[in-house]
Amino acid sequence: ADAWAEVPAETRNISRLTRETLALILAGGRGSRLSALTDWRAKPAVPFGGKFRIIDFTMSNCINSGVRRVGVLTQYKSHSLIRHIQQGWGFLRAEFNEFVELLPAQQRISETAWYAGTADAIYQNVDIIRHHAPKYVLVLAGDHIYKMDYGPMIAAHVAKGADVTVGCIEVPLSQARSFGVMKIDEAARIVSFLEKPSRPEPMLGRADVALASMGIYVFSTQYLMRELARDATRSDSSHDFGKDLIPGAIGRSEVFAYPFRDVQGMEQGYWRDVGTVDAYWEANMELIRVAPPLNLYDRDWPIWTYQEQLPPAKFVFDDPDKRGLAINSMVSGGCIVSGAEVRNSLLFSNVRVHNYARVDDSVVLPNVHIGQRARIRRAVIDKGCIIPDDAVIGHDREEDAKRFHISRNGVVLVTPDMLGQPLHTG
Ligand code: ADQ
Ligand code: ADP
Repeated sequence: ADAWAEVPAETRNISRLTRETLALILAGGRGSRLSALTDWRAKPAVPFGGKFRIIDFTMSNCINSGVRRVGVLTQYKSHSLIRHIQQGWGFLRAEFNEFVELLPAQQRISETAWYAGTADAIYQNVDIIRHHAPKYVLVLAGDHIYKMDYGPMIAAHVAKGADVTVGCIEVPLSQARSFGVMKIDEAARIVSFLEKPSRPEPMLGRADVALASMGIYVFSTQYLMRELARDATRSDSSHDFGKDLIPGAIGRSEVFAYPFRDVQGMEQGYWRDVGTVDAYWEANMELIRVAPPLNLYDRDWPIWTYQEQLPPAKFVFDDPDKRGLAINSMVSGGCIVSGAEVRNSLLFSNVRVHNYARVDDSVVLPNVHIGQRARIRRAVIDKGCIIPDDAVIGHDREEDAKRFHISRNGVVLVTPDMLGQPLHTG
């Protein structure tokens, strides 16, 4: 028996615990700080990293963790999100009790209200939880980029005898205002929780760091059902986990924190909320680095997605005074860089860059055409944009400001709407 002494007892049955868990991914938020990128799609459906959409990271975490019963709660502008899940995530096998279910807001309980807050979104689906009868419910956000094994978090929840366990991460105190901020005791029990406090408190002995909620929770199912029913009757509640249920549970229930570790077991590993145009541009540009903080080439933790079959990327020129190249860049399938030059940029699928055009430091979403001699710098070009010949973007702030959205750090966001090109297909 001593031979096994080093294996913590609570990790020996993780695969049973993950099988007994139902994941519910909140994918309904507006993501309004992403500006026009979320005018027509929910934030979890925003393309990311050349081939993926933001929700693929959370979905892949579930599948790779062995949590293979997954519900996706949709609401706001959900068309492309629903299409993506249907096209890309149908490979789970019902025979093995694996599934991905789309749960659109559909007034299951009240005839009038759509999802009010995150807790209400789950409450509207209590009959579905009851139907699947999981022991644990893992509530996740569909709009964060990270790689995490949820198994140890569920195991810690069980080992502690918790009612609810909140995933947490250290953030700089200066950013803590946009998170739920908690204090914990030596046993990791949460002793206080304030949602988006105007004056967040630092961690004990760490003046410039606060302990923030990742907005992910493991609940024991019975407890969750009871708390949701209780919250639903309260007229003074906004029916939100961060604002109401979690703060209201402290001192009354067994509420514990679980510190985020990435799949390499690193504390303070890669975790991003790409909530603004600047954060979105930066997180995409980071991937181009020689040693990016997020490894997309990791065979042990694959990120699944829906991917159209496409021919290889192609780089050509037919005249010695032209170029047909991309340097320090990532270029996806179906792209053609023809007589043009691309530097420090990320091209998503099916991007065409035509003669003498020049693209620098930019994130170019799928199906974009960049016309001849166009010059683009420090930009995010939304899906399907047709950039006219000779266009200049990111070189003249005043000109850009007339037509496009300019972020705080000066990244230019261009969408089909801004170019007067309304609806696009694909
Ligand atoms: P926020 O991210 O501000 O804070 P919220 O806007 O409610 O919380 O979004 C949480 C998730 O739920 C997002 O994925 C969003 O898309 C989705 N969502 C929001 N409303 C929804 C609805 N009605 N139906 C379906 N999905 C919905 C939360 C916590 C903080 C924590 C941060 C971490 O409240 O405590 O620090 O996440 O990012
Ligand atoms: P994604 O890039 O997320 O795959 P699409 O480009 O297909 O999504 O567009 C998202 C949704 O928004 C689709 O339902 C599309 O028809 C719709 N849409 C896009 N642009 C407009 C627009 N200008 N007016 C109305 N609907 C639009």
